[in-house]
Amino acid sequence: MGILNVTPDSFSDGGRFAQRDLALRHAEAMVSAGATLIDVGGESTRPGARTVSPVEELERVAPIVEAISRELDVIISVDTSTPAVIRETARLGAGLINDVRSLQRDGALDAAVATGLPVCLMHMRGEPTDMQSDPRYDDLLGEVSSFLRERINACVAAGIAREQIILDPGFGFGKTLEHNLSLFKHMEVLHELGRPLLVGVSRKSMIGKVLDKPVDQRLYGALALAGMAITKGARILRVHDVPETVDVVRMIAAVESAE
Ligand code: YH5
Repeated sequence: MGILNVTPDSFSDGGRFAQRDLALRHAEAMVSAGATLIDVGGESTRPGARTVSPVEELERVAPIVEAISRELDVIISVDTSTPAVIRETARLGAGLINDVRSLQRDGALDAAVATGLPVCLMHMRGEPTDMQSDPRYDDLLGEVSSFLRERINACVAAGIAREQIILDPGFGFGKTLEHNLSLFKHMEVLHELGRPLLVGVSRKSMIGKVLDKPVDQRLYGALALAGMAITKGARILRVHDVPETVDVVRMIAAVESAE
């Protein structure tokens, strides 16, 4: 899954049509490199990021979803928690709802059910604004697993087929470095939930903290984690660096398919 950010300052230069073509070209490059999903996000969920109105979010994301749907043969994932964005992007060709809030916002679950699309449910403690203020767990793996089980049950009760659900431990969302490392080490526990796992660690601060590197020097750390995640049974990797990650995945596949 290649990450396509459609972020706030992105309208600052060149205007919105140039911006849309740039996004489309980036998506196209990721598909050529082997991405089978493109994750389009218009809300920054980085710790402390400002909130974006539903209208603003839709204005950012909709033209990109529409353009990718028209131009490329790829599954479009929409990184959103907003009911209007869920409904409208589904109409424009989205194929997966990726919600870091696990469809807990008012109206989000109903909106997702109405689309009939698969969903990715992610664990987060708190909200992006406060999630990194002293997160504590008595039983990290147990709490992440229980949360995801509860969200699966809520989705199934609302009318989403179990087979349409993907799960995500939520690295960096309400977790210290120690939490993130422990969750990563033990992520296999989450296979007990019986659904495919998606892992998103690309460029995140858990890499920056271990290696003491800024965001533009985290590629090798991310590739180490990508390889480990696949070996631990993760089925989807949400990444910025698609060509490099595809090499990692293909190399592991070659070894795994040997006699
Ligand atoms: C995720 O893990 N993450 S948005 C901080 C960074 C780098 C990257 C510089 N949406 C996930 O990518 N959806 C985001 O430090 C997600 N899983 C799923 N399913 C945050 C992000 C990022 C944040």
